[in-house]
Amino acid sequence: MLKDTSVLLDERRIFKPNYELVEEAHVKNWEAELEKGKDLEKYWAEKSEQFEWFKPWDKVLDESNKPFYKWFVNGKINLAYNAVDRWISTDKRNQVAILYVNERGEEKKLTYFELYREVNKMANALKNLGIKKGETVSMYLPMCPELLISMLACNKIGAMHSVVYSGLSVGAFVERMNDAKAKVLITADGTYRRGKIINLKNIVDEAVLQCPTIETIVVVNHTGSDIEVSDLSGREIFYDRLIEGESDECEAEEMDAEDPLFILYTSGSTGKPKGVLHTTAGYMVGVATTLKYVFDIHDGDLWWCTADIGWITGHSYVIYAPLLLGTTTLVYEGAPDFPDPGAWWNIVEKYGVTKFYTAPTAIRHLMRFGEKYPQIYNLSSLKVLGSVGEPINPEAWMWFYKNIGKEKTPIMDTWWQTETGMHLISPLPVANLKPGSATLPLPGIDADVVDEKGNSVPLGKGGYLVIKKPWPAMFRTLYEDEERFVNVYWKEFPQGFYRAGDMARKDEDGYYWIQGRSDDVLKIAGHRVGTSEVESSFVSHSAVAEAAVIGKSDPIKGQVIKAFLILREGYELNTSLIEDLKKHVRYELGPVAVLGEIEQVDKLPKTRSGKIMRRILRAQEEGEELGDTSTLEE
Ligand code: 6R9
Repeated sequence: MLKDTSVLLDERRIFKPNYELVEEAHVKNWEAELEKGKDLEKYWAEKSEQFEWFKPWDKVLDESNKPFYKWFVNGKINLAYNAVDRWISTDKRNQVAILYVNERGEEKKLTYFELYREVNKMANALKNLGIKKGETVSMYLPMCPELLISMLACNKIGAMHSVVYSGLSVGAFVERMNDAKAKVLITADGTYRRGKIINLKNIVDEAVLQCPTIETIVVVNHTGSDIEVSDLSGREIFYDRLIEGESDECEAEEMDAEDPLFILYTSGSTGKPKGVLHTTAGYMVGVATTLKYVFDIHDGDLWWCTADIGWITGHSYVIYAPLLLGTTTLVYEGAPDFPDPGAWWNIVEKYGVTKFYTAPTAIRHLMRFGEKYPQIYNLSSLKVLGSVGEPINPEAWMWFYKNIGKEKTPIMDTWWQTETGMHLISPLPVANLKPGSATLPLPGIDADVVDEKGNSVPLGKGGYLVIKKPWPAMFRTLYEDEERFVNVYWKEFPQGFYRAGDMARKDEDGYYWIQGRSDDVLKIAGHRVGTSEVESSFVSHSAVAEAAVIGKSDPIKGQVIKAFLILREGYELNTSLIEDLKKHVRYELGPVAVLGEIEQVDKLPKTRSGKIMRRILRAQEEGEELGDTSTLEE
């Protein structure tokens, strides 16, 4: 990761805004907007006015019990009401809300009115299954309309959802499911990927044997595979059957601004996955405002964020922000390069996508196939591009800018996290851009780069990225683990700053250059993967006594896994064991855990208290200085 940094620091190119865009932009003067954002409470109070509240809030921000901040105190609101119902009485009623497209070229359109009815039917069905306000519904679904409908149905009745990415497999699924303790699971028969149908139901069948809380499993017959009603067990029901006959009217539950909205699991460097908990009103204000300003959303836009809904980018920017703004969101199911590497550009041309948001790993992957594919298509509908998930290297930035944006569409490099809920560091379309820099904290956000003590470091010097003041879409806790919430994020700096877990540097203009994680979290193809989860999946294999994994730089995926294993007596690391280990980890965690190399070792570097020092392994691997080894066992 750090190797990239030297390249970044030499990056001096500046790209001026496209003046045609600036003329119509919501924000025409970046500096003035940043200045306005300094009065944080006033700024966010103003942004809350875009919604219909059942009851207005009394106070913007309550800081009396840090770090348990509260936003829009005593306000009453409902997300689904604002994302869907609100538009039914406007001229958006018959506008497409969700444009579903898959790699087979099939499409399905749901207008706001159709979405309204579908959400209501599902909301009523969930109530009939006994789901009450405050309870959790789990979902393990591909990118299909039923996923968006089910999430909105939960919001409508005040239930939380916990979506598990459908690229995670049995082990990861079981852990997340049992932590959230849901009674209802919504899943599907399968998903389309690179010309094949991946069977999801098999994974679920196996996993739920270990999930005692699940009483009902709702199955979306998505790929039309041949499961019959008679194949379902007593606790399973088809989605279509479930909503059959349900009323398409359902009153929106009046939610307190701080009522829980959803849990989304993300990986840390130690222990089990963290159930990041977001609440209602602040999240709504944060995601809608950032999408509106960062991508300059107007009526008539066609928005496409390529992230899977199973990750925070999908939650915030495939479903919630675009619908809260009343825009059309394109939901794509499939691979970026199927049936050929022009697949995405074909969709941009066919539907006239205006704003396009993706990840550096996808750009690097598509770059490999050259300029030929983007040249086949007319991409002139595009106005703003975006990047998220990991630092974008200047080469990928330039390729994206030249070949997709045709040197007229700015690239919004947005830095944020599952925990932050919304973009925090990002340019606006009026900004001067530098390839590889996320530029400045957004208006209303107070960030900094500091040393161990929390003091600002001089420009040009690296340090820890912190957020100094609360922001509306911040997570409120880790599900049923307040202690971990406080310890992991808020303890490190005595000033009470939020510790992001990233290293960063500000250049002479104050622009931020994010340098990657300061902890042992991996970013594989933009997906967050915890070292400890990978290690425990290795150790659950009968051949492995101990395991340590690190991220190894990879030109396409950013990072892949390099594993160091101590094998049990009688085992030897031969090709068949390597294959078996790969299969095992894939079974436990899913395709997100991309294994680069496996190396057999006799010993692992540990501290005297027995903690694996992955830093040492990393330094050895990259041929760097070992650094401080005073805590090393021997
Ligand atoms: C949204 C998302 C968060 C981590 C974060 C950082 C990395 C995300 C980035 C970026 C550099 C960007 N990250 N966006 N690094 N530039 N524009 O990815 O959330 O999965 O929780 O990961 O991703 O390391 O700490 P999440």
